[in-house]
Amino acid sequence: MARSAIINVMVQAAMKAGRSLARDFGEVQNLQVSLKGPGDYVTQADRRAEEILYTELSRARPGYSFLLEERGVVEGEDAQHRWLVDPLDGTTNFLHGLPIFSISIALERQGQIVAGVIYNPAMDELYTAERGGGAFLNDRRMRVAARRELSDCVIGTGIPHLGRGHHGRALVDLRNVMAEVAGIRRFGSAALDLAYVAAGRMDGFWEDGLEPWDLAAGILMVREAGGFVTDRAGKQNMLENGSIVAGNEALHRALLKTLQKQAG
Ligand code: 2AM
Ligand code: CA
Repeated sequence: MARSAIINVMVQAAMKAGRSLARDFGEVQNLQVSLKGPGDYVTQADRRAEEILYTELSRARPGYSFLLEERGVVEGEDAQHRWLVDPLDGTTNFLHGLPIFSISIALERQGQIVAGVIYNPAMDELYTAERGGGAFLNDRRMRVAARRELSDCVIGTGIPHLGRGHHGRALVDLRNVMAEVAGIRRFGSAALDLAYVAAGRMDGFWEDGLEPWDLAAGILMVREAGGFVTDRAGKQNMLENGSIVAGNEALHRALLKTLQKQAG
């Protein structure tokens, strides 16, 4: 499969940072037994991966702006282009030795997401998408699942935890969705969840309280795989309000409707 120049830049950066994360992940698994746990080590791993991504992307495209999870905003001379980078999505999994985590890189041009790469180094799965060019898992074209009835579907979500999110709303949503679907999954990396929807592994996904770097690459991935993405109000403000609902056209509509239901 021939990749475009920009996707190549992103893939090379993701692979290099991925090798660093994979090494650190091996170490984290060894540290599980210590009482203090690998917390500080994980913070270092996260920073190391981000540093590699920042260096590689700025070398390949000097002047582009950045929004990075750890470092925050870096203004470049080029106001047209911005990288949105999550060096380690699924930090809690990484910390606990669960191999479900990813690097997520998106490129915005004039405020529009035009390219996305999500890489899970533990499984060596590489997801790429370019606006108008389709979405791929490694070299294989991705397509969202075709199931049309919620009752046949496996739906992913994220569940808030100690100190985070609106627990009451999440419980209402879970209750409403669980009553209508074949299964709910909670993997812990929003970027990978969206990649799984693009790959047709999950039929749909919803979550609230996410950050732009968790979402940007995955949004493009789902769209380029033929899926629909909005926030829970059915609008396109996902990066502003951190709410996301994704699936094929019929499923997305059904999921939106279910998520609008109140308790009862
Ligand atoms: P992270 O692993 O990079 O923190 C889990 O439901 C998803 O929510 C992950 O993609 C996680 O990304 C993301 N997330 C965003 N903001 C978060 C926060 N403040 N605390 C925990 N997870 C957060
Ligand atoms: Ca994240």
